[in-house]
Amino acid sequence: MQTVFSETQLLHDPPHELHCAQIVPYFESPMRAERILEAISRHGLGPIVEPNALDPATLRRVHSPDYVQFMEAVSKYVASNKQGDAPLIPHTWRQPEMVSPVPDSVFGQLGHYAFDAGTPITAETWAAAAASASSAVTAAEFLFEQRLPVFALCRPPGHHAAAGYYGGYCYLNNAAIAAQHLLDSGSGPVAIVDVDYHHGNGTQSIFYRRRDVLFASLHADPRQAYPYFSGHPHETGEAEGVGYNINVPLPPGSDWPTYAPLLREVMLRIREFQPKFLIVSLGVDTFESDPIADFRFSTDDFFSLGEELAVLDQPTMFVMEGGYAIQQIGDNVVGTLKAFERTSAL
Ligand code: OKP
Ligand code: ZN
Repeated sequence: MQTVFSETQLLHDPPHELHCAQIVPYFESPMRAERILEAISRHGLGPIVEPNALDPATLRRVHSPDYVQFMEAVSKYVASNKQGDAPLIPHTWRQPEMVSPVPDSVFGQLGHYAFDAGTPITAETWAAAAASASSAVTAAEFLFEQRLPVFALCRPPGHHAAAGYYGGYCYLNNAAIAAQHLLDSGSGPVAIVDVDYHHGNGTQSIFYRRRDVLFASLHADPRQAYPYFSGHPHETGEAEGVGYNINVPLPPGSDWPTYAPLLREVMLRIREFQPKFLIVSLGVDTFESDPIADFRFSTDDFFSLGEELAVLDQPTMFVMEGGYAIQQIGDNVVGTLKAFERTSAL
């Protein structure tokens, strides 16, 4: 299987984050991608190619112009060193009844565009996020032309980012941008299945009122787990999109035997939708020793995951999302991809 990745994606490297009332080293570190690259060559997954240059119009098919403009401008603002070189983190948010316009203050703007305090912006964030999205777009182009499985080694990840806001280590929604690019190329319906431990609230939001993209997510129950305010089963879509959003929350400590039958059910619903292409938002933070999650997948369970994702026999691309157990992230990701490749008829 071919991988798409750019070294520019490594530039985003915030030193720390706020985690359960403590300042800790940033979990979503560039080392994640380095470990995955190492496993790709160790297991001989296939070639690693650079993404093509990104047309900014492709981003704006998913993200609002003011949001894209903010993200680029605020990265430049950090680079200009006006507040020192510390990454920017918001500290003040609106409640829905607070309706004043977007302020001029950079901290006011951060509060407007962010939904959490765990997603710092550095001088290199914009460049890395745009490169990550380019990898997804280039993978989508390869998928559309070759109809062969492909892996977008995206990082920073994307599934928490919506059209006009960021959070959860995510700035641009790589999977959504890939899906939109497929549609704009004339693909016909696209399905996205999100197997990250966390609910893909951004992807849900982007396609919530649409039926050209089916979004299905299995994740930790938002009553206990991040992102808390999205991911319940009754969130099934709106307007034209009713019935085209599927949420399957799982209890704390879920293991593969609990997960597998629910994933099978989701895959059958995706099959009924008859997508022309499948996008997998691949998070491996379901792993038993993930430092920020509590599911119990073993490394072998990721082979089973890869096999299960292959049941549709549809052209499929994988977009990297979460997974923070640095030691095993490579084997878990490449294990999933190799098992998919072995099983898929394509
Ligand atoms: C991103 B992805 C504690 C707060 C929670 C956000 C988790 C984002 C996960 N630091 N942090 O879905 O793996
Ligand atoms: Zn996650």
